[in-house]
Amino acid sequence: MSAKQKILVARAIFPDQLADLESTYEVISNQADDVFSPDLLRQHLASVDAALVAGSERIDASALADAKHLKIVANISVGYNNFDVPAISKAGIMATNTPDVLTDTTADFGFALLMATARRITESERWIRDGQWAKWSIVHNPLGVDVHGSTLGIIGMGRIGQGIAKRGLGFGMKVIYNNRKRLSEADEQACGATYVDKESLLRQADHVILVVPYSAESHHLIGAKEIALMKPSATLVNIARGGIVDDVALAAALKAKTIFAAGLDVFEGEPVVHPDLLKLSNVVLAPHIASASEKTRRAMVALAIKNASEALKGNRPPSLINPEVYKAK
Ligand code: 8YV
Repeated sequence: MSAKQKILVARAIFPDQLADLESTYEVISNQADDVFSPDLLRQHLASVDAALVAGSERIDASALADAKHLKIVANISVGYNNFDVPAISKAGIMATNTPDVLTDTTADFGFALLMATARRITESERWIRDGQWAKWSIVHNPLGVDVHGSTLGIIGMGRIGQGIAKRGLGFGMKVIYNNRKRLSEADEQACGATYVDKESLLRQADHVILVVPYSAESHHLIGAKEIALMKPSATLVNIARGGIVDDVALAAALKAKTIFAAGLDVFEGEPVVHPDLLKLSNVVLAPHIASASEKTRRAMVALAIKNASEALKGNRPPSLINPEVYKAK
C-alpha cells in the first residue's frame, strides 16, 4: 500500500473535521493555534502535499522555497491577500479560497456592525457597566443616528456587498454603491442599488460600508481626503481588510468628530490595533469576526478540505483561483 498523502493544517480546526481528515491523510495539525513563524511555515510546507492555511499565513516565494511536493494551498478564507498568487502559480501550485459559504453570515455581521456603530451599542453597554445609568436623560445619554430610511453607501459590490444591500432594503434605506465594475441591470434591480462614483457616494451616504478586496489599488482607498468628503453625521464601517482605511487618518477624524462614528472588524497591522483607536469612544471594535458563526466557519473548513482533497486526487478543486496551474487528468 502506498504511503498516505500528507496535509498541513496551519490553524486549529473543529476536532471532528480534523479527525475525518486524519482518517485519510497523514496530518500535521496545529490545534494549539500558535501562528507559525515564517521559518516553521517554510519547513512544514517542505514536507506536505497540501496545506490548509488562513489569513495569518503569508504564502509567497520564500514560504514555498522548499515545497517540492506541494500541490495546493487552500485558504480558509474568501479573501486571499495573504497569497502572492503569481509566486504560487510560478511554483506550479494550485491556490483556492472559500467563496459563497460565508456570504450571508458576513453580510449579517456587516449590518450588525453598522447598527452597533450608528446606535452606539457598545458604548452604551460600557456606560451601564460604569454605573452611568442613573444619569439617564432625554437629551444627554448616548444618542445615535438612524439607520432606517437613511442612505447606505456600499464600496465593493461583490456577493457580500450585494447581501448587505438587500438587508438595507429591509430597513427602507436608499442604497448607492461604487465598484470597479458596474453590476448588470438585473443585479442592480435585485438589490435596489444605484451606481455612483466614489466621491458622490462619500458625500451622499449616511452610512458607508467597505467590502472591497485588499490590493495595492485599494490600499488607503479611504484616507483623510475621502473622510473629509463624508457628512459629519455619517458612519464608516470596514469589514473588508485592514489597510483599505488609513487608520491614523480615521482616528484623527473620529477624535475631531468630523464624522460621527466608525465600526471596524479589520485593522492595519492586525492583531495590533492602533492605540489612538483604542482610546476613542465613537468607534466599535471587533476582532475580524465577520464570518464567525460556527456553521459558517465549519462550512469554510469543509470547503478548504474539499479543495485540498480534490487537488490531491488530481481533480480540479471547486474554488480554484489560478486555473492556469491546473493540469487536467
Ligand atoms: C476569515 C475573512 O475568517 O474570508 C475572509 O476573507 O476575512 C474571514 O472570513 C479570515 O480571513 C481568516 O482566514
